[in-house]
Amino acid sequence: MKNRFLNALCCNKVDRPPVWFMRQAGRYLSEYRLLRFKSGNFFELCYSSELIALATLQPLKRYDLDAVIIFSDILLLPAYMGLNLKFVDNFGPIFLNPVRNINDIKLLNDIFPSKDFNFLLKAIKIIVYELNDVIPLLGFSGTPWTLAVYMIEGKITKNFSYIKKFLYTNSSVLHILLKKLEINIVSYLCAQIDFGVKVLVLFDTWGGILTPFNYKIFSLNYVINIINQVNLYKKIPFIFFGRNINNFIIEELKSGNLSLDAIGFDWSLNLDTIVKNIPNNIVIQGNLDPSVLYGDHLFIIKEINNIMKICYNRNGYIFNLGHGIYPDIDPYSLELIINTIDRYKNF
Ligand code: 1CP
Repeated sequence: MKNRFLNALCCNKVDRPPVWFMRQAGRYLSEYRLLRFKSGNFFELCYSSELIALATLQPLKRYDLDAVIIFSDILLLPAYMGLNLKFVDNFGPIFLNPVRNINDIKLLNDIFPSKDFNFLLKAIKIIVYELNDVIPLLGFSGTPWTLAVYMIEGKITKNFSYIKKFLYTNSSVLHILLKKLEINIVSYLCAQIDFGVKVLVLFDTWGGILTPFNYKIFSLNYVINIINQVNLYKKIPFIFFGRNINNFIIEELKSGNLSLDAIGFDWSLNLDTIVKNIPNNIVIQGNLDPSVLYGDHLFIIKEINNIMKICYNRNGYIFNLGHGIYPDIDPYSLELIINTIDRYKNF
């Protein structure tokens, strides 16, 4: 169905919930592994418009998805602000010169998206042309907090000691970094809109390491600022995804302090609890535990039916996992999910 995704994002009635998957382009697909092998390094793949377009569209060739997300990474933005980004095989991304003091922050550049991200914007143009308005392309960024975690830690660590030290001993300097990130994220997202993305996703993967009190001050306030500024430029739906912050977001929504278009939930809350606590005009996305895809077919179908019983007729529901797809799942399980959801068409 054309516009199933955008209609669901407006809380309009749709024939069945739309489906997309976080990390739907990635290592679980053999065709992605081939592309990745040919380009040598993950970030080499991220810098080529043609390869970005290929990787973005790969999952669509296999599955009847309702949206695609641009193939990129949240860490490219800090890289263009001046951090030296490397991808280490079997480990992940690292910054060789992490931010550790005010001087490091002063050295960070502001990005010029049309120059610095020309390769990405060109890819967006190619993909939008290929999609021919049938399904929307999603753009994205990390939140200032989540980007700051990577920029200060350098790599993902156990206790997040560097950023926590910043937080508790030098919070005013941390705010300088977060504000700088906010400004750059706004221009990054507005450029993505200019080139044709229809929806924006904000990933706050490391929001859950903050206390609820600090979450509001060091993450959520910046998220709201970004959404407000981008919406002033052009009104476009945002999907906000945070990990381990579900309860806090629900409390904030209930207190009337927060308004969001669409929220992606991880699996730490039951979907019926989420539905009961979220106003009808806010879109819910989620929240199947990605590990369910390790189960056998009957088990996966049962889990999808459990979700559908709660949400198949909620205007404003988007199916997704509670976090990204793991690289070692059977790609067929995604087809199974989509087929199972498809049975709810006009149910
Ligand atoms: O080939 C490889 O081994 C690279 C694996 C990979 C991929 C496919 C990384 C490294 N990034 C990506 C692409 C990516 N990253 C996309 C587009 C693909 C899609 O979703 O279809 C997106 C939206 C992201 C966003 C991203 N990168 C986030 C936020 C969402 C989330 O998953 O929480 C985060 C935290 C990253 C950092 C990152 N990039 C890559 C890895 C392995 C990580 C996580 C490292 C860690 O902190 O543990």
